[in-house]
Amino acid sequence: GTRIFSGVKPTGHLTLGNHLGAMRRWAEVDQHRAESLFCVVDLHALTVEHDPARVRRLSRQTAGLLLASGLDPEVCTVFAQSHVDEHARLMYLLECVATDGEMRRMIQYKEKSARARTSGQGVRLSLLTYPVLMAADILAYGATEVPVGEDQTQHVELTRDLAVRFNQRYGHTFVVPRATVPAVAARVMDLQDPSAKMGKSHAATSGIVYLLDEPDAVARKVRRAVTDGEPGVSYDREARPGVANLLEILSACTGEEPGALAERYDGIGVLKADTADAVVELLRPLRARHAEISADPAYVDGVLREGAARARALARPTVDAAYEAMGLLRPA
Ligand code: AQP
Repeated sequence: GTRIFSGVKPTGHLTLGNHLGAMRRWAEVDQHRAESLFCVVDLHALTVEHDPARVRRLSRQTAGLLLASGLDPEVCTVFAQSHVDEHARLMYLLECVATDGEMRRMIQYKEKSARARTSGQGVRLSLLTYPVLMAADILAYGATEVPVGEDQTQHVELTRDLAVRFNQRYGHTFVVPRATVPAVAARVMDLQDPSAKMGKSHAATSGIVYLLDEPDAVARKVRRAVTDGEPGVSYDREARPGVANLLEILSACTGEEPGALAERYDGIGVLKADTADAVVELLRPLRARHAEISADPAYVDGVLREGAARARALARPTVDAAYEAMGLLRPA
């Protein structure tokens, strides 16, 4: 059957990109389709310079936002990666299957290691091996599908390669998963720089819509989006990335195709205003639910506790089987 796994890193405040690229589908579609697990992947937040207190705070906030976005702990499993030892246990085995060359080819590693180098910090070894931990996250649960934004598809491909290689060398152990990306808004761009992904850990914030931004701030950011000097509205991701980004965001909110939307709009100003309104409305119920949920931190902690227990029970047999398949002595 289908099994779904995905995660979010607590590296910053969640953005419209996280919501449209990933979380919204998890809540609206995925959790109702199959057994599914959604994880605050906190170990991944330690791969770059971080403030421990901030990571702890963001982990709770991220879990709260997952619930606010509509994930129902009665229907799916919501948990924190660091609460389930199986992820780290399996990571080591997969490090014995992966090669360093394959890690160095990862686009995200190239970008983030370059950033760490220019800022004079060392590149953490965990940044290089991050995709191996991500592969462990997915393979431990026998996930068949991994709903992610476009930026994560390369890591899911790598996960597939590792699963296939492990199975060939040591016998069938892992399900080979595939990434699923949304039809529109799979890569939401920064509103101030349509050549850059809208990323929650980025320093400049005026082009980033955070899920917990005040409605005024959301509207302002969308209305001030950088577009181009061309007259009119047309949908062309290569030639007009700023306009295309707005069309995709509006499309994700309304369900109308970006191309069809482009034909209905004459001016950028109206497109921006309508997109601003649509995003404000999209986020309104999420903000309201988050306010309720965050008033009760014990509730979130309880969800994470129960989620971890369920996740552990699911992961344990697969990870134990992988230990044995690789030649490790089973404890007597
Ligand atoms: N801009 C985006 N558009 C569409 N999907 C996106 N996702 C992230 N950004 C966009 C998807 O959201 C899920 C969780 O994301 P993440 O926590 O892995 O990544 P992030 O928000 O990109 O985090 P960072 O720390 O800020 O990373 P960088 O610095 O790379 O931007 C994923 O499914 C992701 O695809």
